[in-house]
Amino acid sequence: MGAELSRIAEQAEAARRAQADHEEAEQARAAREAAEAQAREEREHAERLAQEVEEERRRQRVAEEAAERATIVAQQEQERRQRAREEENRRLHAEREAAQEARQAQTPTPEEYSAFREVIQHTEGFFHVALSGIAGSGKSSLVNSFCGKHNMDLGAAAVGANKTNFAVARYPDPHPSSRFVWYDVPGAGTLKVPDWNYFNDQGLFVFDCIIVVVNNSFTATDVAILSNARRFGIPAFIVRSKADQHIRNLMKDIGYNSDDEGGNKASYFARARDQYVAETARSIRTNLQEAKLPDQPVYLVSNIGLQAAVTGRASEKMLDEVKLLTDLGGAARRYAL
Ligand SMILES: Nc1nc2c(ncn2[C@@H]2O[C@H](COP(=O)(O)OP(=O)(O)OP(=O)(O)O)[C@@H](O)[C@H]2O)c(=O)[nH]1
Ligand SMILES: [Mg+2]
Repeated sequence: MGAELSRIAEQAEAARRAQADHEEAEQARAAREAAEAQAREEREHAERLAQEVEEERRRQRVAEEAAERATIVAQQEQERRQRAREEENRRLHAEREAAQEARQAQTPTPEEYSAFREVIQHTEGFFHVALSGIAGSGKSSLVNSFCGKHNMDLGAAAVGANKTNFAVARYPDPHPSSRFVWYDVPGAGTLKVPDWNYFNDQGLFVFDCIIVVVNNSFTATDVAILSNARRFGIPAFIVRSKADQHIRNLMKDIGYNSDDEGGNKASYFARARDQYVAETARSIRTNLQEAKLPDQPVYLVSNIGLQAAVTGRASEKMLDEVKLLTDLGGAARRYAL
């Protein structure tokens, strides 16, 4: 009985130990599984993180590539615009050159040359001076002054509105010893006398000297006459007339009131004259530079002042009248040599 009991107790003990082992094994397995599950979870978490990082990097790469592409497109667009601008500039430049070229008179044929010489009655030993320029600039009045005449004198060239001549008019200098022949050339820029090809149309190439009578502003026609005269080797003078009128206007502009008896007229005149001289010289110089023509003087005159100079009278209102006569004399002498 005792043995039986102790065997049962042993069996119970063995069963208990087996149970305990089993439980321990179970716990160990559960712990392993829990550890494995945690490790798996951590791994998965890490993988997810890695994926997210990778996804973020990919997004950044895509964004960077898009930005890069946008920069390239913008650069290309900028380059395209720049090329278009350059192309437009080239086109404008070529157009200007072509226009300038077109303004260069064609070389006249020998027939044209002798026909025009006949028209102006070109005479050996005389100095043939053309007064050319824009309509209304004062050409006819200056022709009269060179001939020592007033505009109203008998035989004087007609002046003023609607008195424009449509053909070159010849005025031999009335002074017995003079070798000058003055020519009143139709004014350019009217419908009947377009400035296009003015130089050739008026046969300016047959003259020994050309005076360009400049109006209020220096025009493309004036430039064309000068550059063609240069091409044909004809001495050309720039003359701006109506100095008296321009100075009178300037006096008013700077405050002179002709009704004001006490007004200092002489000082207003001096100031206006100096301003007129400086402004005209500056404007002509700039225009010559822009037209790529060499600098040359501009003679400021009035028809009355020039008439006085020709007839040997002095006038304090004169500007460059005497100098103009002197320099024309010099050109005539050089021509005769
Ligand atoms: N005050 C003043 N007026 C002038 C002078 N020269 C010309 N005029 C006036 O300006 C106007 C035009 O002068 P014109 O001599 O006919 O000019 P133009 O260049 O021959 O004119 P077109 O033949 O039409 O081309 C006229 O009313 C002249 O009296 C000047 O030196 N002083
Ligand atoms: Mg005239």
